Amino acid sequence: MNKTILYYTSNHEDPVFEQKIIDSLLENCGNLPIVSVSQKPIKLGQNVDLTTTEETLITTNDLDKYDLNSDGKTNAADNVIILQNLGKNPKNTRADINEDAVVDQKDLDLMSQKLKELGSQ
Ligand SMILES: [Ca+2]
Ligand SMILES: [Ca+2]
Repeated sequence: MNKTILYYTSNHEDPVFEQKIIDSLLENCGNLPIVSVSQKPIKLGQNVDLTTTEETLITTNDLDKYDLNSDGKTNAADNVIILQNLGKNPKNTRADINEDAVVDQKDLDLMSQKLKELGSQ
């Protein structure tokens, strides 16, 4: 049976620490092929960099979730949609950001938090 070493790391650790692990892996791997999976490119065997796929996807989905009128921007206009849909059984179910079946202060808080993050407030 063929064996492969799979090294999974965020690669956001202290570079000295990461390098120590890499060095000791290389020292001990013999002739086994190494596949490294990381969230930042890493020079170790065959590297799979997750930043180009997963992280980007998550960010996009997260933004879409707050872009209630789907105009590609998350701003005060989306906050207004939450205000218009306050209460149970909202007309626009997307206004229920935390998906607890009611549009209330919690959703407004989440939105204002997001807007602050985006720097549009
Ligand atoms: Ca919008
Ligand atoms: Ca809610």
